[in-house]
Amino acid sequence: MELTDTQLTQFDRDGFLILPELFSAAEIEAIRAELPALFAEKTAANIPEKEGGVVRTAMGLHQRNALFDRLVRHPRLVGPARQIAGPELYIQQVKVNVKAAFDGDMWQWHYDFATHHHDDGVPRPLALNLHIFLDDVSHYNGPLYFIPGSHKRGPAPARHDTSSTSYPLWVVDREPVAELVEAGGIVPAIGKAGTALIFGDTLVHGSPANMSPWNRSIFSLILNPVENAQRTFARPEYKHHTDFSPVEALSDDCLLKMP
Ligand SMILES: O=C(O)CCC(=O)C(=O)O
Repeated sequence: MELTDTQLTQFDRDGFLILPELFSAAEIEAIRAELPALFAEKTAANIPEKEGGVVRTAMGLHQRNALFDRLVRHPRLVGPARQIAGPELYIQQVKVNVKAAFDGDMWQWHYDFATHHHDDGVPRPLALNLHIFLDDVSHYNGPLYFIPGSHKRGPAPARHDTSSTSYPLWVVDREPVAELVEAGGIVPAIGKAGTALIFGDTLVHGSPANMSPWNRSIFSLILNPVENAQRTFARPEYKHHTDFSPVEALSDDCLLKMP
């Protein structure tokens, strides 16, 4: 799959793309079928919410599960990522952010590069975050909020927040967020299950808690150019993978035709 020139222009201008129902209902069903067993595993890579114990994010999934090992090499993810970020990309991070009904906590305003740079020594903001909605995502169940154009105005100062949620994150404070929103507004990333998102490393985004009765799980793959690999190694493998070999795309039916 290839992005059109119009999509590439839009990505450059806004900092993100929303690709409605890029994955089929059958593909989403196959992915979702793997989740209960993965969430039940006792591993440090399953990080619970601060309150209640439900899984907030399940990480390192391509090293834990054969279907996720194929998903990270899916041509509908790898193809567009290569068009934007270049031909040699390694798998930096693989997770499902769960945001369970009633219990799923927020993700504070942030841009991913602040964490990649401060925690992992990634030199430049070239990584891409590729999401697939595993549930329908609406205004109610904790969608991501993007600030269009914020990638062109920054990077904003970032602060390490280790207390707001169970996941330490470099976040952007209220004043710079208010200024960025004044300039660019907010776009909620909503759509049916199977919808994909692509966003860049300096796009400011966040998401509110899920107080609805509807689950909202999202798959996330971060790909980073090999020449821009991490320089420091303080975080565990499941937060930043250290195999820097370039990802190779599989065939388009790789999720439904497992060997
Ligand atoms: O899952 C969410 O709501 C937030 C995800 C996010 O901020 C990210 O993947 O960088």
